[in-house]
Amino acid sequence: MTGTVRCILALGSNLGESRDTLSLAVADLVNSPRVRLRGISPIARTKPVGGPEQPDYLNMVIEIETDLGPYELLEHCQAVENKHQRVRTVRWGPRTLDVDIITYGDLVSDDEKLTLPHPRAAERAFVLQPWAWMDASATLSGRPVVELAAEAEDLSGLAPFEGV
Ligand code: PH2
Ligand code: MG
Ligand code: MG
Repeated sequence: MTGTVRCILALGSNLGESRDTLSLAVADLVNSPRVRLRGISPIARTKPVGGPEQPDYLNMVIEIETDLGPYELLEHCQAVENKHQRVRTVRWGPRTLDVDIITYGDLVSDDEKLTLPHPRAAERAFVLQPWAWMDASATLSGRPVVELAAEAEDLSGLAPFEGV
């Protein structure tokens, strides 16, 4: 691969066999000659943020290196969501799999189809804490992810996932 970019992807699941879905989704995401896995976080169990009454989530992040463009990467992530029977009904509702692009290199974009960095990532412990566990020196928009995680309102609803 030439001209590669490092990206953070966040994965979440709160329907079906979430633990298995996350493992399979990571494998699917990196099962491309154009994507390399560079980091993988522990899994967190998290209280749902927003949306209707719904089960707790399992959340994690991965770091990849890719030569896919941002929209190609978005399509790749959506194809993996679709493979895992993601059905889009209620906004912020329960889902078998959500894969969000949190950062794409240093790209800043306010395109409504793909806002980068992810517009709500800086205040969501369910993204920031797994990321901080994976990479204690990570920054987001110039601020340490460790600090952002400590300030996030949903941090109290998060715990390391110890298995079922
Ligand atoms: N995703 C959402 C909305 N709320 N809450 C938790 N705990 N984890 C998520 O992944 C999540 C959420 C929208 O994508
Ligand atoms: Mg999401
Ligand atoms: Mg999403």
